[in-house]
Amino acid sequence: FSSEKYGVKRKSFGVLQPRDIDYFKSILGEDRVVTDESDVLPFNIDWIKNCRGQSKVVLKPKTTEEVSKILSYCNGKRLAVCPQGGNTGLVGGSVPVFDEIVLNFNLMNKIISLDEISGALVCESGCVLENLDDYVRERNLIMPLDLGAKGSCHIGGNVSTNAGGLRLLRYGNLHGSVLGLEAVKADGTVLDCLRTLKKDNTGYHLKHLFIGSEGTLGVVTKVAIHCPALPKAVSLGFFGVENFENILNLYKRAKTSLGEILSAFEMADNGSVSSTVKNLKLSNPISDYPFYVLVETHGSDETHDSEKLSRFLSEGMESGVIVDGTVTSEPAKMKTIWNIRESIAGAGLVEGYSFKYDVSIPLRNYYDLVELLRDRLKDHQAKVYGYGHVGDGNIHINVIVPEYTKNMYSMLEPYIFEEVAKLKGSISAEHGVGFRKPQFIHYSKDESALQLMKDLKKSMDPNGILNPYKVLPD
Ligand code: FAD
Ligand code: 2HG
Ligand code: ZN
Repeated sequence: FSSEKYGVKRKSFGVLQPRDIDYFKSILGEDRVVTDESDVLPFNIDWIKNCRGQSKVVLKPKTTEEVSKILSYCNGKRLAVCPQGGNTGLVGGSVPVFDEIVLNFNLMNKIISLDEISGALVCESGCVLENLDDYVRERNLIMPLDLGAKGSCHIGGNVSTNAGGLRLLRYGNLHGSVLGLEAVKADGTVLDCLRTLKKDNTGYHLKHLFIGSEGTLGVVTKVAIHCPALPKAVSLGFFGVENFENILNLYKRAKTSLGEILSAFEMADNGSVSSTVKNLKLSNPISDYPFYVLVETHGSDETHDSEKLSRFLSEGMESGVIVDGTVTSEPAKMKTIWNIRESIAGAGLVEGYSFKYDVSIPLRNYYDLVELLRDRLKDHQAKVYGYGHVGDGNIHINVIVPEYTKNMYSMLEPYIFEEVAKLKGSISAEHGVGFRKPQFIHYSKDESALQLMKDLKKSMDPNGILNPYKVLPD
C-alpha cells in the first residue's frame, strides 16, 4: 500500500458505512456503485503500479447533478473523495491513498456541441482524448493536445493535470486552449464557467483554478476547448544524432528553417529507443545512434512542407549535425515512428520498476541530469533513460531497476530535486504533483506561493475532502 511504502498517516475523515452505500445507490442505482473487492482493485492501482490505495467503493456518476449530490453528501459526512479520470496519471494522484471514495468519470462521456467555425468543442469530462480527436478530425479540426495516453486519458483528467504532451510547442498549453469549464466544488455547488468565448475579461479567470489543480479544488464535469484546424499537410522526420549539443543546434535551426510549420520537436536517447524497440518488439526505421530527434510539421502545403523538412534533413547531414534520418508524410510510416516515441513511457515496465522524473530545466543543462544520475548509480543495477519535449525544455528521466527498494528511492530522492532546484527548474513540468511529490514541491514553489495555495484550498474545500494527501504538503 502507498501509505506504508511512503509512510503517510490517515487523516481523521469519516469511515464509509453501509448507510452511505445505500445513499449512493439511491442516487446512482445498484450498478454504478461498485463495491466488490476485485472490481474495485483496478481503480486502486495507478498506471505505473507505483501506488496502491485501499478504497472500498467506486462511484460512477452520469450527470453533474449526481456529482453534486455525491459531493454534498460526502462533505457533510467528512468522507474523503479521489476524483479519477482515465487513471493514466504518473504521480499517484488518481488513486486513493487510504479508503477515499473513488469518483470515476468513465460514464460522463457525451459530446455536447461543436462549433465548426470557431472550433469550440463542449463535452463532458469523461470523454477519452482519442475519441474526441477522432470526432473533431472528421470535421476538419484536431484536439489541441496529444499524448501517448490518448487512448485512455480523459479530457477532464487532462484539464485537471494541465497535461502538456507532444504538440504543446505549437498549440500551447491548456490554460490557453480551455475556453471554459463546469466544475463542482467540495460542498456540491456547481460552478458554471462553461463559456466558449476566446475573450472574456469579466473579473477573475476562475477556470484556471481547475486547470492543473489535480482534483484538489473541485471536480471538473464539463469542458469547453478550442480545437485548431486539421492541418492539410503533416510531415515527420526521425533523425540520428551523435551528441546532445547537436540536438540543441538542430532545435535552433528548426525554429528558423521550419518556422511556422514546426509542430513538435522531441528527443530520446539511445537507451530509451533501443529498450522500447526491444521490449515491445517494434522496429526502428533508422540504425543505432546515441540520440534521436523527432521533428513534425503541421502546415497547409504538402509539397512545400515536406520539401522544407527534407531540406532541413539534407542541410543537417551536410553540416554533420544529423548523422542519418528519414522524412515521411505517409500516415502509416508516421504512426510507426510516433509509436516508438509514445511507447517509451510504458516500455520500461516490461524490464522492472520505473522511477519517473518529469522536470523542466534550462535547455543548455537539459541532458546533464541523466549523466549525473548515471554516474551516481554506476555501481547499482539501474538503467537511466532520458527523453522528452525539447521544445518545451521538459525532459523525462526514467530510472529502471529490477524492483523497488528503499535504498534506490533514497539514492534518487530528494537528490534529483535538489539538482533541479540548483538550476531553477521545475520538479514537475507536466505530470503534476499528485501523491508522489507534495513533500518536494518547495524545491520549485516559494513559501509565499505555497501559502496562497493552502489558503485557496481552505476556502474552496474547508474540510479537505477532495483528493487529500495530494499536491499540498502538510
Ligand atoms: P487521471 O490519471 O485519472 O487523474 C489525474 C489527476 O487528475 C488526478 O489527480 C485526479 O484526481 C485528477 N482528475 C482526473 N479527472 C478529474 C476530474 N474530472 N475532475 C477533477 N480532477 C480530476 N502527461 C503529460 O502531461 N504529457 C504527456 O506527454 C503524457 N504522456 C503520457 C503517456 C503515457 C503512456 C501515460 C500513461 C501518461 C502520460 N501522461 C502525460 C500523464 C497522464 O496521461 C496525463 O496526466 C493525463 O492528463 C491524465 O489524464 P487521466 O484522465 O488519466 O487522469
Ligand atoms: C511522455 O512524454 C510522457 O512520453 C510520459 O509524458 C513520460 O513516462 C514518462 O516518464
Ligand atoms: Zn511528456
